[in-house]
Amino acid sequence: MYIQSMATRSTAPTASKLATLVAASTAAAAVVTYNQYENKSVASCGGLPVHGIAGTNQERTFLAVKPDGVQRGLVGDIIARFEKRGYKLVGLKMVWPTQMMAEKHYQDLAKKPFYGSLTKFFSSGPIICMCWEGKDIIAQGRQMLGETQPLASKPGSIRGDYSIDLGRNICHGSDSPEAAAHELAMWFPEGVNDWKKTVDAWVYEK
Ligand code: IDP
Ligand code: MG
Repeated sequence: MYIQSMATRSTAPTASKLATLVAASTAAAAVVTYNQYENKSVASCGGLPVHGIAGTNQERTFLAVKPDGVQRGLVGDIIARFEKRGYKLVGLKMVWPTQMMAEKHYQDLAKKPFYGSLTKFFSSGPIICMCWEGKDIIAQGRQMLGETQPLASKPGSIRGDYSIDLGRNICHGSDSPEAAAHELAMWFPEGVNDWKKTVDAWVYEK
């Protein structure tokens, strides 16, 4: 962000500022490249690991709107549900996954007969990658998504409200702290944002 805002300034930087800028940009690029889609924890912008701290108010999960949810214009609704509940959005971007990224994301399902069609579908268009933070967000996120099978999902859940078929169930959510750590490291190698939400005192008793 710093690099971007400096680069868009209309006044030319001095030679020393330019050197600092080049050094900063080289360092930032190196961090992103080094961690790109690697299965490892990476530091976020503040002191927390990108996956937060499971079991606390700073637990984090990886939620995604799949290509069908993006095509059907459900991104705003899905974000709004988590925002209104009181959860904190700490990472957000649109990514068009390659087949390889889809395979890595769903690597635990590699032996399933539907793995090929699932990864082809997941890489068929852009997805919305999100990192959400808050108390019990991993389990609560799964509940808000609904069941894997949309026909078994309750009205009020995302899948229960918007989907019918298993292979077009709109959204993804990490199912455990281990999965959240793996998925957040993969999709947010650049880290996320440790910002303070000023209304938290009205959401959490403590
Ligand atoms: P989840 O998305 O609820 O975590 P997983 O079991 O991890 O469910 O499966 C990943 C995705 O693969 C599901 O969301 C669904 O779109 C698809 N899927 C799961 N089971 C089947 C199946 O039996 N046939 C076809 N697609 C499936
Ligand atoms: Mg899953």
